[in-house]
Amino acid sequence: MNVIRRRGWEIPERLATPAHLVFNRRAFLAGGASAMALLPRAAAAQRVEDLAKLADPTADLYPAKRNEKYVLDRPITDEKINDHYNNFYEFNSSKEVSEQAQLLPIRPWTVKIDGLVEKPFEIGIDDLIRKMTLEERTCRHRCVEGWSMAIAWTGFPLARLVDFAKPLGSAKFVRMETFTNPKVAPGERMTWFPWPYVEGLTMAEATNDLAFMATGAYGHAMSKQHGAPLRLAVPWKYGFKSIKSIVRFSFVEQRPKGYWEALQSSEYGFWANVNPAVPHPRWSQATEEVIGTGERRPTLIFNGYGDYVAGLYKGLENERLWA
Ligand SMILES: Nc1nc2c(c(=O)[nH]1)N[C@H]1C(S)=C(S)[C@@H](COP(=O)(O)O)O[C@H]1N2
Ligand SMILES: [Mo]
Repeated sequence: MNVIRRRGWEIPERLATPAHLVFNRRAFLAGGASAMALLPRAAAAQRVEDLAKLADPTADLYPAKRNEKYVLDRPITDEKINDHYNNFYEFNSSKEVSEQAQLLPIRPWTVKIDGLVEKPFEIGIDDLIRKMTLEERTCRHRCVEGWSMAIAWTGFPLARLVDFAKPLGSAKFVRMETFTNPKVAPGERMTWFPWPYVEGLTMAEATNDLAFMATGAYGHAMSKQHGAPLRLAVPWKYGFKSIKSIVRFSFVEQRPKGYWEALQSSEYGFWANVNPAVPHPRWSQATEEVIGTGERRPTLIFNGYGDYVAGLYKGLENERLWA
Protein backbone atom coordinates (compact mmCIF):
# COMPACT_ATOMS: atom_id res chain seq x y z
CA MET A 1 0.00 0.00 0.00
CA ASN A 2 1.24 3.43 -0.85
CA VAL A 3 0.23 5.97 1.79
CA ILE A 4 1.22 9.54 1.19
CA ARG A 5 2.24 10.87 4.52
CA ARG A 6 2.07 14.59 4.92
CA ARG A 7 4.23 16.33 7.44
CA GLY A 8 2.58 19.01 9.57
CA TRP A 9 3.80 21.99 7.62
CA GLU A 10 2.87 20.62 4.20
CA ILE A 11 -0.71 21.81 4.16
CA PRO A 12 -2.54 21.34 0.87
CA GLU A 13 -2.77 24.45 -1.29
CA ARG A 14 -6.59 24.62 -1.06
CA LEU A 15 -6.40 24.85 2.75
CA ALA A 16 -3.81 27.60 2.81
CA THR A 17 -5.39 30.97 3.65
CA PRO A 18 -4.98 33.53 0.88
CA ALA A 19 -2.23 35.97 1.83
CA HIS A 20 -4.45 39.06 1.72
CA LEU A 21 -6.65 37.55 4.43
CA VAL A 22 -3.84 36.38 6.66
CA PHE A 23 -1.97 39.66 6.39
CA ASN A 24 -4.90 41.90 7.19
CA ARG A 25 -3.81 43.88 10.25
CA ARG A 26 -7.04 43.60 12.21
CA ALA A 27 -7.24 39.88 11.62
CA PHE A 28 -3.68 39.59 12.80
CA LEU A 29 -4.41 41.39 16.05
CA ALA A 30 -7.56 39.36 16.67
CA GLY A 31 -6.44 35.91 15.64
CA GLY A 32 -2.70 36.11 15.26
CA ALA A 33 -1.73 35.39 18.83
CA SER A 34 -3.75 32.19 19.16
CA ALA A 35 -2.66 30.98 15.72
CA MET A 36 0.92 31.56 16.68
CA ALA A 37 0.59 29.60 19.87
CA LEU A 38 0.24 26.51 17.68
CA LEU A 39 3.50 27.08 15.87
CA PRO A 40 6.92 26.07 17.11
CA ARG A 41 8.91 28.95 18.55
CA ALA A 42 11.19 29.67 15.60
CA ALA A 43 8.34 29.47 13.11
CA ALA A 44 6.27 31.81 15.27
CA ALA A 45 9.12 34.30 15.45
CA GLN A 46 9.48 34.14 11.67
CA ARG A 47 5.77 34.75 11.28
CA VAL A 48 5.89 37.79 13.56
CA GLU A 49 8.68 39.17 11.36
CA ASP A 50 6.81 38.52 8.12
CA LEU A 51 3.60 40.05 9.43
CA ALA A 52 5.37 43.11 10.82
CA LYS A 53 6.82 43.95 7.40
CA LEU A 54 3.41 43.73 5.78
CA ALA A 55 1.60 45.61 8.55
CA ASP A 56 3.97 48.59 8.43
CA PRO A 57 2.08 51.90 7.90
CA THR A 58 4.34 52.66 4.92
CA ALA A 59 4.00 49.18 3.37
CA ASP A 60 2.33 50.72 0.28
CA LEU A 61 5.59 52.50 -0.66
CA TYR A 62 7.37 49.21 -1.37
CA PRO A 63 8.86 47.97 -3.57
CA ALA A 64 10.40 51.26 -4.77
CA LYS A 65 12.06 51.77 -8.14
CA ARG A 66 15.67 50.58 -8.20
CA ASN A 67 18.41 53.16 -8.76
CA GLU A 68 20.50 51.39 -11.40
CA LYS A 69 23.54 53.55 -10.75
CA TYR A 70 24.68 51.26 -7.95
CA VAL A 71 25.57 47.83 -9.27
CA LEU A 72 27.03 44.91 -7.36
CA ASP A 73 29.92 42.61 -8.18
CA ARG A 74 28.26 39.71 -6.32
CA PRO A 75 24.76 38.35 -5.71
CA ILE A 76 22.49 39.90 -3.09
CA THR A 77 22.67 37.92 0.16
CA ASP A 78 19.65 35.74 0.68
CA GLU A 79 17.10 37.59 2.80
CA LYS A 80 16.68 34.72 5.27
CA ILE A 81 20.41 34.78 5.94
CA ASN A 82 20.56 38.56 6.19
CA ASP A 83 17.61 38.62 8.60
CA HIS A 84 19.26 36.16 10.98
CA TYR A 85 22.87 37.27 11.10
CA ASN A 86 22.97 40.73 12.66
CA ASN A 87 24.85 43.02 14.96
CA PHE A 88 22.51 44.91 17.27
CA TYR A 89 24.12 45.28 20.68
CA GLU A 90 21.05 46.93 22.19
CA PHE A 91 19.54 43.44 22.14
CA ASN A 92 22.55 41.19 22.62
CA SER A 93 26.09 40.72 21.43
CA SER A 94 25.51 37.51 19.45
CA LYS A 95 24.47 37.42 15.80
CA GLU A 96 21.08 36.01 16.84
CA VAL A 97 19.11 39.11 17.70
CA SER A 98 16.17 38.77 15.34
CA GLU A 99 13.75 37.26 17.83
CA GLN A 100 14.51 39.74 20.62
CA ALA A 101 14.46 42.69 18.24
CA GLN A 102 10.81 41.97 17.41
CA LEU A 103 9.93 43.43 20.83
CA LEU A 104 11.05 46.90 19.81
CA PRO A 105 8.01 49.13 19.27
CA ILE A 106 8.57 51.13 16.06
CA ARG A 107 5.30 53.11 16.04
CA PRO A 108 4.85 55.80 17.16
CA TRP A 109 8.44 56.76 16.31
CA THR A 110 9.56 60.36 16.52
CA VAL A 111 12.70 61.72 14.93
CA LYS A 112 14.22 64.77 16.56
CA ILE A 113 16.27 67.28 14.54
CA ASP A 114 18.27 69.70 16.63
CA GLY A 115 21.58 71.51 17.20
CA LEU A 116 22.82 74.00 14.61
CA VAL A 117 19.67 74.22 12.49
CA GLU A 118 17.41 77.12 11.58
CA LYS A 119 14.74 75.75 13.92
CA PRO A 120 14.82 72.45 15.85
CA PHE A 121 11.80 70.20 15.28
CA GLU A 122 10.38 66.72 15.73
CA ILE A 123 8.66 64.68 13.05
CA GLY A 124 6.83 61.35 13.05
CA ILE A 125 8.56 58.67 11.01
CA ASP A 126 5.64 58.18 8.61
CA ASP A 127 5.46 61.91 7.82
CA LEU A 128 9.21 61.97 7.28
CA ILE A 129 9.24 58.93 4.99
CA ARG A 130 6.34 60.27 2.93
CA LYS A 131 8.16 63.56 2.40
CA MET A 132 11.05 61.70 0.76
CA THR A 133 11.09 59.81 -2.54
CA LEU A 134 12.07 56.22 -1.89
CA GLU A 135 14.41 54.29 -4.17
CA GLU A 136 15.97 50.85 -4.00
CA ARG A 137 19.76 50.53 -3.96
CA THR A 138 21.96 47.50 -3.89
CA CYS A 139 24.96 47.93 -1.58
CA ARG A 140 27.85 45.97 -0.19
CA HIS A 141 28.20 45.90 3.59
CA ARG A 142 31.58 45.15 5.18
CA CYS A 143 31.69 44.57 8.94
CA VAL A 144 34.91 45.41 10.74
CA GLU A 145 34.88 41.78 11.98
CA GLY A 146 35.83 40.56 8.48
CA TRP A 147 32.54 39.46 6.97
CA SER A 148 30.34 40.97 4.30
CA MET A 149 26.89 40.83 2.76
CA ALA A 150 25.11 42.52 -0.12
CA ILE A 151 21.72 44.08 0.47
CA ALA A 152 18.94 45.71 -1.53
CA TRP A 153 18.05 48.65 0.71
CA THR A 154 15.14 50.98 0.11
CA GLY A 155 15.31 54.56 1.34
CA PHE A 156 16.53 58.01 0.38
CA PRO A 157 19.84 59.88 0.33
CA LEU A 158 20.84 61.32 3.72
CA ALA A 159 21.48 64.57 1.78
CA ARG A 160 17.69 64.93 1.40
CA LEU A 161 17.22 64.76 5.16
CA VAL A 162 20.05 67.27 5.66
CA ASP A 163 18.27 69.70 3.28
CA PHE A 164 15.04 69.16 5.13
CA ALA A 165 16.72 69.88 8.50
CA LYS A 166 18.05 73.27 7.29
CA PRO A 167 21.43 73.21 9.07
CA LEU A 168 23.32 76.45 9.71
CA GLY A 169 26.61 77.16 7.97
CA SER A 170 28.41 76.58 11.28
CA ALA A 171 27.39 72.87 11.38
CA LYS A 172 30.40 70.64 10.72
CA PHE A 173 29.09 67.18 11.64
CA VAL A 174 25.84 65.23 11.83
CA ARG A 175 25.52 63.25 15.05
CA MET A 176 23.00 60.39 15.01
CA GLU A 177 21.56 58.59 18.00
CA THR A 178 19.74 55.25 18.42
CA PHE A 179 16.66 54.76 20.65
CA THR A 180 17.01 54.25 24.40
CA ASN A 181 14.55 51.63 25.65
CA PRO A 182 16.16 49.30 28.21
CA LYS A 183 12.76 47.72 28.98
CA VAL A 184 12.79 45.93 25.63
CA ALA A 185 16.49 46.10 24.79
CA PRO A 186 18.38 44.00 27.38
CA GLY A 187 21.79 45.17 26.13
CA GLU A 188 20.91 48.68 27.25
CA ARG A 189 20.57 47.42 30.81
CA MET A 190 24.30 46.74 30.78
CA THR A 191 25.26 50.11 32.08
CA TRP A 192 28.99 49.73 31.41
CA PHE A 193 28.29 50.19 27.67
CA PRO A 194 28.19 53.81 26.46
CA TRP A 195 24.46 53.97 25.56
CA PRO A 196 22.85 55.32 23.52
CA TYR A 197 24.58 54.11 20.34
CA VAL A 198 25.90 57.20 18.57
CA GLU A 199 27.59 57.71 15.21
CA GLY A 200 28.62 60.74 13.20
CA LEU A 201 29.62 61.92 9.74
CA THR A 202 31.12 65.15 8.43
CA MET A 203 28.71 67.35 6.49
CA ALA A 204 30.61 66.45 3.29
CA GLU A 205 30.16 62.73 4.00
CA ALA A 206 26.53 63.14 4.97
CA THR A 207 25.72 64.98 1.75
CA ASN A 208 27.63 62.55 -0.48
CA ASP A 209 25.21 60.64 -2.66
CA LEU A 210 26.39 57.29 -1.24
CA ALA A 211 25.23 58.09 2.31
CA PHE A 212 21.81 56.47 2.42
CA MET A 213 18.95 56.42 4.94
CA ALA A 214 17.37 53.00 4.72
CA THR A 215 13.73 52.49 5.64
CA GLY A 216 13.24 49.17 3.88
CA ALA A 217 15.08 46.15 2.52
CA TYR A 218 14.31 43.40 0.03
CA GLY A 219 11.33 45.27 -1.36
CA HIS A 220 9.42 45.86 1.89
CA ALA A 221 9.58 47.87 5.12
CA MET A 222 12.72 47.00 7.07
CA SER A 223 12.99 44.19 9.59
CA LYS A 224 13.49 45.37 13.14
CA GLN A 225 16.81 43.55 13.41
CA HIS A 226 18.12 45.64 10.50
CA GLY A 227 17.39 48.86 12.38
CA ALA A 228 13.80 49.75 11.55
CA PRO A 229 12.31 52.20 11.05
CA LEU A 230 15.30 54.30 9.98
CA ARG A 231 18.97 53.29 9.69
CA LEU A 232 22.04 54.65 8.03
CA ALA A 233 23.92 52.79 5.26
CA VAL A 234 27.40 54.15 4.52
CA PRO A 235 28.80 51.28 2.44
CA TRP A 236 32.34 52.63 2.06
CA LYS A 237 32.84 52.48 5.84
CA TYR A 238 32.98 49.58 8.27
CA GLY A 239 29.53 48.42 9.28
CA PHE A 240 29.56 49.92 12.77
CA LYS A 241 29.19 53.40 11.25
CA SER A 242 25.78 52.39 9.82
CA ILE A 243 23.76 53.21 12.93
CA LYS A 244 20.35 51.55 13.38
CA SER A 245 16.93 52.68 14.63
CA ILE A 246 17.77 56.39 14.72
CA VAL A 247 15.73 58.80 16.85
CA ARG A 248 17.83 61.94 16.65
CA PHE A 249 19.95 63.91 14.20
CA SER A 250 21.97 66.75 15.75
CA PHE A 251 24.00 69.20 13.68
CA VAL A 252 27.12 70.02 15.67
CA GLU A 253 30.49 71.73 15.53
CA GLN A 254 32.46 69.11 17.49
CA ARG A 255 33.32 65.71 16.04
CA PRO A 256 30.92 63.23 17.67
CA LYS A 257 32.38 60.25 19.48
CA GLY A 258 30.79 57.03 18.26
CA TYR A 259 29.70 54.11 20.44
CA TRP A 260 32.61 51.89 19.41
CA GLU A 261 35.13 54.70 19.70
CA ALA A 262 33.83 55.43 23.21
CA LEU A 263 34.15 51.74 24.06
CA GLN A 264 37.62 51.09 22.61
CA SER A 265 39.26 54.06 20.88
CA SER A 266 42.48 52.14 20.18
CA GLU A 267 40.52 49.86 17.83
CA TYR A 268 37.68 51.96 16.41
CA GLY A 269 37.82 55.56 15.25
CA PHE A 270 35.72 58.25 13.65
CA TRP A 271 36.52 57.72 9.96
CA ALA A 272 36.47 53.91 9.75
CA ASN A 273 36.89 53.80 5.97
CA VAL A 274 37.39 50.26 4.65
CA ASN A 275 41.01 49.55 3.73
CA PRO A 276 42.37 46.01 3.24
CA ALA A 277 45.95 47.25 3.74
CA VAL A 278 45.40 48.50 7.29
CA PRO A 279 44.79 45.64 9.73
CA HIS A 280 42.60 45.98 12.77
CA PRO A 281 44.88 45.79 15.84
CA ARG A 282 43.75 42.19 16.39
CA TRP A 283 43.14 40.82 12.87
CA SER A 284 43.80 41.36 9.16
CA GLN A 285 41.32 43.29 7.01
CA ALA A 286 42.73 41.91 3.73
CA THR A 287 39.83 39.54 3.04
CA GLU A 288 36.23 39.03 4.01
CA GLU A 289 33.91 36.07 4.44
CA VAL A 290 30.87 36.51 2.20
CA ILE A 291 28.14 35.35 4.56
CA GLY A 292 25.98 32.56 3.22
CA THR A 293 28.39 31.51 0.46
CA GLY A 294 31.41 30.02 2.24
CA GLU A 295 33.50 32.27 -0.01
CA ARG A 296 36.39 34.47 1.14
CA ARG A 297 37.10 37.46 -1.12
CA PRO A 298 39.75 40.15 -1.14
CA THR A 299 38.45 43.33 0.51
CA LEU A 300 38.51 46.46 -1.68
CA ILE A 301 39.65 49.90 -0.59
CA PHE A 302 36.62 52.03 0.37
CA ASN A 303 34.79 48.71 0.01
CA GLY A 304 34.92 49.31 -3.76
CA TYR A 305 33.30 52.77 -3.61
CA GLY A 306 36.47 54.87 -4.05
CA ASP A 307 35.12 56.57 -7.21
CA TYR A 308 32.36 58.13 -5.14
CA VAL A 309 34.15 59.00 -1.91
CA ALA A 310 37.96 59.04 -2.19
CA GLY A 311 37.82 62.80 -2.89
CA LEU A 312 36.26 63.44 0.52
CA TYR A 313 39.56 62.60 2.22
CA LYS A 314 42.00 64.80 0.28
CA GLY A 315 44.18 66.74 2.69
CA LEU A 316 43.34 64.46 5.61
CA GLU A 317 46.36 62.18 5.18
CA ASN A 318 47.44 62.76 8.77
CA GLU A 319 44.12 61.53 10.16
CA ARG A 320 43.50 57.95 11.20
CA LEU A 321 41.23 57.32 8.22
CA TRP A 322 41.19 53.53 8.30
CA ALA A 323 40.44 52.57 11.89
N1 LIG B 1 22.24 50.96 17.06
C1 LIG B 1 23.10 50.08 16.55
N2 LIG B 1 23.50 50.23 15.28
C2 LIG B 1 24.38 49.34 14.74
C3 LIG B 1 24.94 48.29 15.51
C4 LIG B 1 24.47 48.14 16.85
O1 LIG B 1 24.89 47.24 17.61
N3 LIG B 1 23.56 49.05 17.34
N4 LIG B 1 25.85 47.41 14.96
C5 LIG B 1 26.60 47.93 13.80
C6 LIG B 1 27.41 46.90 13.15
S1 LIG B 1 28.84 46.45 13.90
C7 LIG B 1 27.07 46.38 11.94
S2 LIG B 1 28.08 45.28 11.13
C8 LIG B 1 25.75 46.68 11.33
C9 LIG B 1 25.00 45.38 11.11
O2 LIG B 1 23.85 45.61 10.36
P1 LIG B 1 22.94 44.37 9.95
O3 LIG B 1 22.62 43.61 11.19
O4 LIG B 1 21.73 45.00 9.33
O5 LIG B 1 23.75 43.57 8.98
O6 LIG B 1 24.96 47.56 12.12
C10 LIG B 1 25.68 48.58 12.78
N5 LIG B 1 24.75 49.48 13.43
MO1 LIG C 1 30.08 45.49 12.24
